Amino acid sequence: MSIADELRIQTGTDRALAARFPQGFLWGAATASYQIEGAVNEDGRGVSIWDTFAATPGKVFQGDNGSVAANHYHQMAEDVDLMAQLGLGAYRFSIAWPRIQPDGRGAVIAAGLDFYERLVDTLLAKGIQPFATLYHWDLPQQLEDEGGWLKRETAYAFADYAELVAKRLGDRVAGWITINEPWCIAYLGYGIGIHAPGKRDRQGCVEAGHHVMLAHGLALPRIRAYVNASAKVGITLNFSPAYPADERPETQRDMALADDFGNRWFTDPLFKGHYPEHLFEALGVNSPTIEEGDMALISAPIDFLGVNNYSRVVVRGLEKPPLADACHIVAPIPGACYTEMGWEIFPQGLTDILVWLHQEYAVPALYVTENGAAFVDTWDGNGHVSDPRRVDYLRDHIEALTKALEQGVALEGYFVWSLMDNFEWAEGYSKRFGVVYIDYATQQRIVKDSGHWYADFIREYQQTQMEKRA
Ligand code: IFM
Repeated sequence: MSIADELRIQTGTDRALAARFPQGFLWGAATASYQIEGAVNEDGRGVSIWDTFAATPGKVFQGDNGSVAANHYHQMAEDVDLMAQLGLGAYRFSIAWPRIQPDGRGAVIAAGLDFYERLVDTLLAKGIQPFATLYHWDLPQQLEDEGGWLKRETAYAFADYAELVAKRLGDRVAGWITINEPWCIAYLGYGIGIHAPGKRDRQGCVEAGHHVMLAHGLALPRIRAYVNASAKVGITLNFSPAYPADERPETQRDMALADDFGNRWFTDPLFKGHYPEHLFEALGVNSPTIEEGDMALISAPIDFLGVNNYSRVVVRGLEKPPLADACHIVAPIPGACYTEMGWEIFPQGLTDILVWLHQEYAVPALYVTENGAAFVDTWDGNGHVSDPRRVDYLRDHIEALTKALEQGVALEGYFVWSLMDNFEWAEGYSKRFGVVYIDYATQQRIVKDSGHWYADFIREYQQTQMEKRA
């Protein structure tokens, strides 16, 4: 049976749900360079902090690393074919800075830019809109050796890099995302050290967070100078909406901390031009060093905000005020269901975070740039991967989007995380998020039932749109 025939298999589409989305809504899938590309030593690519971190014993599950990953660097054309067969309208990928500038500044590797140009052109030839993320965590190691995100200089180097990519691809890329998830970069990478570069420094964490935001602000005008008029430029943040476990005043107090830390840390500077008033005190640190003009750069208008959401937090107040990142998070929650990451499945959280962003900041346009789930998936060796829990997860979260749309949220698209199974950072290959299964031994791609479901859903959406127009 051909893949096209396979994709026609009905796995439970929901036409009525599809019909609730407006015209022009983008249905996509997302990945990131280090998680899928492999080929880390090819065509002049420099070393990234994730190569180094993964090579450090004990940092990544079973010593896994991204050196081969899903071999996308070599199977790109096949992967774009697969996207076209799924009917994707957009594909969000990231550009590996060390493939473009091995040392993070200076010399540019032509083969690196050529690879992403080929990817963009292959996508466009299939009618798929490219959404490029400029930084999804693979910092050139050389820059880290000079202090990484702890240093302002890294922000300036990023802006130079962003400009040279925009110069080359600005006439073709539909959506530009400067940075993916500053919270993870700052807190997981420099605060608690469970991600590269593995630093544990509370003050460094907020300095890194500020420099990442500065990098975004410095890059914005440099990108805009080269992109075509219809291109959109934004940033992607991760969100964990906070809910109270009870009504005690301590819980209300700790809820505010959890919200400042988990959500407002980067939205307030972006949209209000300042960090949350009590955040740094609540983290037990000083404010990061902010130079004159920084906040104006950071809060310059963006065309859209990318929202990554997987779950929520439920907070139970402590007797004494905790540090913001040590709020008492309730888990397990009685009756709740969890993914393999241990994240609670809570679709309402996605509605709530979108509505909150709309009401609190009047964000001009929103895309869900990541949403999805890791489950244990097994390939039957014969073309079939049954993942009914992921189908349910996707359907329920897509339904959650309609509730946000009904409340006036300017939501323009949804990208499932992830197109394919990949290197899940410190969890290595132990967690599978894809709607396409990767058999790592053979690098065979097998569309999971969730991929078939998503393809059917997109087709239903297109048909309902045609009917509305007729
Ligand atoms: O795999 C990651 C991705 O790189 C960033 N957002 C969360 C995903 C799942 O953990």
